[in-house]
Formats: sequence, C-alpha cells, structure tokens
Amino acid sequence: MNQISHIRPVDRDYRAGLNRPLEAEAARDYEFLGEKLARRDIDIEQVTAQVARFSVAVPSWGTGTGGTRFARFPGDGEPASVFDRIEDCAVINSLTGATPTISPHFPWDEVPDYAALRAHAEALGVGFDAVNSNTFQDHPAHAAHPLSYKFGSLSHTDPAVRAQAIAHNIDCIRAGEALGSKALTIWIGDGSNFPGQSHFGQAFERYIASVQQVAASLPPDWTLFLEHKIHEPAFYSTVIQDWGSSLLAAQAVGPQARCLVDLGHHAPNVNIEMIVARLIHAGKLAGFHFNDSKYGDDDLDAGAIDPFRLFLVFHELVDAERAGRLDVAPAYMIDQSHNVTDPIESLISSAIEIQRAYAQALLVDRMALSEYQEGNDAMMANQVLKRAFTTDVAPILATARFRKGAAIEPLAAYRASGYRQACAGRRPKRAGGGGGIV
Ligand code: AOS
Ligand code: ZN
Ligand code: ZN
Repeated sequence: MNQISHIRPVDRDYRAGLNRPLEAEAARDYEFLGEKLARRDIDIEQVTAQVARFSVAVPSWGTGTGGTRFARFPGDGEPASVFDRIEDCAVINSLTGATPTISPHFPWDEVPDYAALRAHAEALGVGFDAVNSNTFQDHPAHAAHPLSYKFGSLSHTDPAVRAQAIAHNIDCIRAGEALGSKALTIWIGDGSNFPGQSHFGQAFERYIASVQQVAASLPPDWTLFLEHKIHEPAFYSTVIQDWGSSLLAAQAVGPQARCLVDLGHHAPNVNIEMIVARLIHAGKLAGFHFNDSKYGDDDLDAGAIDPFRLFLVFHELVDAERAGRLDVAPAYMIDQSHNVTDPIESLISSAIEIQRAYAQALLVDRMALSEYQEGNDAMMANQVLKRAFTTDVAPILATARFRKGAAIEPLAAYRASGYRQACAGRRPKRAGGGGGIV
C-alpha cells in the first residue's frame, strides 16, 4: 500500500499547489525585509540558510490530547498507536519543514518490531531523536515492571525497584539503537511530599549510582540527558530538583551525561536563560524541552506566554555558538500537553515559534551589544536585544519553508488538507474522562 496516499499534507505536490497563490506575496515580503536588514549590515540569505538548517524534535506523546489532574477531553481522530503518532509527526514535519525527528517514550511507544517502526517513519520522511524512559508511572500489564514506582524509581529505597528502573532504561537504549536514536532522556518523578519522608542525601546518592549503571550500557556515541524539575508529582522535594542537582549528577556520572532544561520545570520568574549560560559554561548543556508556562509545568505551547524569554534563551545559545563555546549542538525537543487545541496545530505553531526565536536571536548586533555592555550602557544594551526581538522575521521563516517544499502557511495548509477529519473516519474514537497528565 502507498503509505502516504491517505496523508495529504505529506504529498509534496499537494503542498506546492497550496503554496502557488501565496508565492508572489511571500517573495515581496522577503525582498522588503532583505532591504531593511541590509541597512543593518545583515545578509538575509545567511539568516535564512541558518533558519532552514534548524530543527526541533516533536514528542510522540504530544500528538494525543493531554489532560490535567482533573480530566482529559480527547478530540476526534486521535492517534491510536505509535504508527498513527508517527503519521501525525510526519504531517507536522511536511508542513513546517522543521521537525524531521520524533522523540519516543517507552513503554508507551513499545512495539515488538522496531525495524518495522523505523521503516514506517523513514517512508514518511522522519527519524528518531532522544528516547525517553518512563518510571514515573506503574505499568501493571507489563512483564518488565512488576514492582510499583509509587515511592520512586532510580532513587527508591528498595534495590529491587531500582534494578527494575535501571533495566527499563537499558531497554530504552536498546530500542533507541534499533530506531537510530543517539540519546536517552531520564526524567523521574522521585521525590517526597512530606518533610522527613525521604533522606535528601541518600536519595540523591542512590539516583547517581543507578544512573551510573544506566550510563555503563550506553553506546559510546550516545548521550544521557538528565532532566530536572522543581516539583510534581512530588510536591515537597524532588530528587533532581534544579539545574544544580542535575549538574552535580551529570558530573558524577561522567562525560556522556548532560543536563536537559525543560522550560516549565522552574519556579516562576527564575532566570532560565542564565541557567542556560551556566550549563554552557560547565560544558554540560544537553538541550531543551520547549514549552511555555505561566505558573509551573503548564506545558503550554512554546512562545504562547512569554516569547521574549524564548528569544533570550536562543540569544544565549547563538552567543555561545558564535564564540565557539558550545561544545556540542544542543538537542531541541518540544514537550507540551495539548488540552484545548488540536495537538498537530499546537505542535506546528510551537515549531514555528521556536524557529522564530532562533531567527530573531540571529539578528542581534553582538558587536554593538558587547560595546554597550563594556561601557555599562544598560539602556542601549537592552535596545540591541529589543531591536532583534521586535523584527518581524516571518518572511524569513516562510521563505525557508517554501524553499524546502514545506508550506508557506502551515496551519492554513493543515486545515485545508482535512487531515484530522480523515483520521476521525479511520481511527477509533477515544474515551475521555478521568484525569492524568501525559
Ligand atoms: C515531565 O514533567 C517531564 O517534562 C518529562 O519530560 C516527561 O517525560 C514528559 O513530559 C512526558 O510525560
Ligand atoms: Zn520535559
Ligand atoms: Zn514537564
């Protein structure tokens, strides 16, 4: 069977047809912006080429409607299997040209034949990014998880639970190898709800010893991403609460371990861009889980709440890259929970917002900024950043997409394709109801 016959947005000719009436206007907007940037000594073609090379991975779990602790309201045509999830991810990539890889989560995405899964993805033009383990839930139907993670996993007081969690992480590495991944992301829900419930030092030491065992099973060209989170599901303390704990753990585990920054995993008002700078300084930045937040780990769409912060994160990254201070390219992934939107639309929009922040960061006049910083001219230094942030880079993004054969207007193209309605016709309806964050 032709795998793409039922997935219109993946058809290049279909996208070209939708682009045709938009091309002339997009070209005019691009030319006009090119002239404006030239007055700032910026070559628009260089910026567009960098934007075109930029990509961010989409989470397989983000293609289904998420939920809160209170309820989940699934939409029609939601993916019923990992094969469906890959198709949705392929749609996002075809339209944006910016999301060629998928970050799978196990055991949610477990299959008996990973070669078949990989072939399915390749036929749709996508590959796999970091694999994620899941020891923050019980998997009672799964033979490899007979023990409960209620009181923790890699830091559990019971060595048998720790061994089970370690084995699961190693299984994830093996699955990832079959899929062509090069990294394992570990986020644990371990922590405590009551002062006195757990011993901070001992739990941390148990975590490090467990992760060291996982690291011992890593292929040499793999990286281990350690993800910190201030709270939830544990609300008094978490074992890897902040970037400091993450850095200490990564340093103890060794050169293959690095720190992953999920933008929603900090206290409100924490200066995340400075955390990024510090992790770069330590040579331990792994990458990101992008999302946006107002209060906590809200998992809202990237750029929906605070696009300036997203820009400031990219400003640090571009600055470090230009100065040769990035020892490895950071891994970019989206980690969101879509509760009131079509998940495909949210992921399309987020990929564009992340790319937008990157493009804006490329426009920062770094020479001028450095001079203002050296001269302690706070006002003008801030103006340099604002000038880049307020530049409308949409024509650059649209042109980068058009030249790749993606959609000039991805959201409109997605809606016009009727993809979700077609999915509703062939995928089973999912029940809503009970809470549970995915
Ligand atoms: C949880 O808060 C984290 O962001 C993890 O990255 C988690 O694995 C992912 O959100 C899927 O639940
Ligand atoms: Zn995350
Ligand atoms: Zn999170």
